[in-house]
Order: sequence, then structure tokens, then C-alpha cells
Amino acid sequence: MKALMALMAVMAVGMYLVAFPTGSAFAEEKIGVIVVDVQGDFTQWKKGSLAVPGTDKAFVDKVQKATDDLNKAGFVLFATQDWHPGNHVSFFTNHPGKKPFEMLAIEGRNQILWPPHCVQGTENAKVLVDNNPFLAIVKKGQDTKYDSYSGFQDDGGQKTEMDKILKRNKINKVVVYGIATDYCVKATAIDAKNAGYNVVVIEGLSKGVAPDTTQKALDEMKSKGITVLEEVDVEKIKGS
Ligand code: VGL
Ligand code: ZN
Repeated sequence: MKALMALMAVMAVGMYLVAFPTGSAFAEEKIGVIVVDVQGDFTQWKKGSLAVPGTDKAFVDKVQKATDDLNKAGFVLFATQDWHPGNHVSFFTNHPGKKPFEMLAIEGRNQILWPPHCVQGTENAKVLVDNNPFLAIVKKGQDTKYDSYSGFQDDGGQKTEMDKILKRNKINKVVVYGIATDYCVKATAIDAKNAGYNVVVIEGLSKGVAPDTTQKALDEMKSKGITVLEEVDVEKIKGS
């Protein structure tokens, strides 16, 4: 009798395993979206100080519509926001004699010197996509001493709350797009991949500072196992 009950228990567990296979196509998948740095200073539309080519109003409208579509598809929305103090290390104006886009070696890191941009509390630091549907807008680059292209951590290794918020919400795949493909989109996508998320980058919703670095960024992301899609396609995102 005991043996029979034990056998029945084993069979019950077996049936459960058949009904709910894990690690298969039926495993729970929860998808997040990270809209990277779609802020006035990075756009031509708002005559930004660091306007990236191809960022007219039509581009921002396209990002807005795609983001709305992903929201309707049930994906959880997040954004990043470059948010620098006025005395930030990445601003060429804080290094006498230096010009914009010059490289400066700082404590062994190569820092590109940018025009002042996304200064905390300024109009052009605002995220241009409707803020309301975002579960969180993660600020980055607030430490005067470190730049932070990635939405996950700065160049000093200080983590943002991004990974914690994604984990708290059981997200295991992220869709990443925005500005700039060759800097913050790339760094955010690669850090997401390294943190164990499945990652899909939408090329058509991203714009780069320069063509050569943008192509290199796309190649590097693909080589690391990140899926790059031309445009938003909910079924393809789910299947990737
Ligand atoms: C970015 C340069 C400086 C970006 C941010 O959002 O890609 N690029 N700060
Ligand atoms: Zn910045």
C-alpha cells in the first residue's frame, strides 16, 4: 500500500512536469522596453546641444507610436534619462583649452568631451516621449566624476536601480532603442545582455552620432548575441 502511494505520488509529479514544462517555449516570458535618452538635447527637433543626425520631429513621433504599440502589447515600459550636473566631467567646457569631441584620458579611461547637455532641471533634459506610461525613468550620469552611457551603471561601476527594478518586475527580455545607437543604446543593450536578459535592439528606432561607430555598434551587439530588428514586430520580439 505504501509502495503504491509512493508510485502514485511519483506519477503525479511526472504529470505535473509534462503539463508545465520549464525551460521550453512555454516558460514564462516577461518583456520590458527601455527607451534610451530620447531627450531634447540629443534631438535636431529641439535644436539640442548634442543633436544626433536623423532626430527630427518625425523620428520622435515614430518612437512615441512604437512605444504606445509595445505598451498595448502588454510590455512594461522603462526609460533612461541622461541627467548631468553642470560641472560634469564629460563637458568640454569643464576642461580649459579643450574642444568638443576631443578625447581626454582621465584616470586611465578615455573620456570623449561632449558639449554640455542634459543638465539637471533644464528644458532640454526632459524625456520627449510621454512620461506617464513609464513604470520608471532611470536617471544616469549624475556623478560629476563619471560618465554613464549605460542605463545600468556608470564608468565608475556604480549601479543604477535599473537591474533591481527589472528583476522586481520579473522581466527577462528587454527591447532597447533610442539615442544614441553608438553610445547609450549600445552600452545599455550590452549591459542588459551581460546581466542575463535576452535583448532585442530596434535599429529603426535608434539614431547614432556617426555612421562608422553606429555600424560598429550594431555589429558588436549582434556578435554578443543581441537580436537587432529593423522595426518593431511584436511576434518577432516574442520569438527572438
Ligand atoms: C549620450 C553622449 C553623452 C547618449 C549621452 O545618450 O548616447 N551620448 N551622453
Ligand atoms: Zn551625457
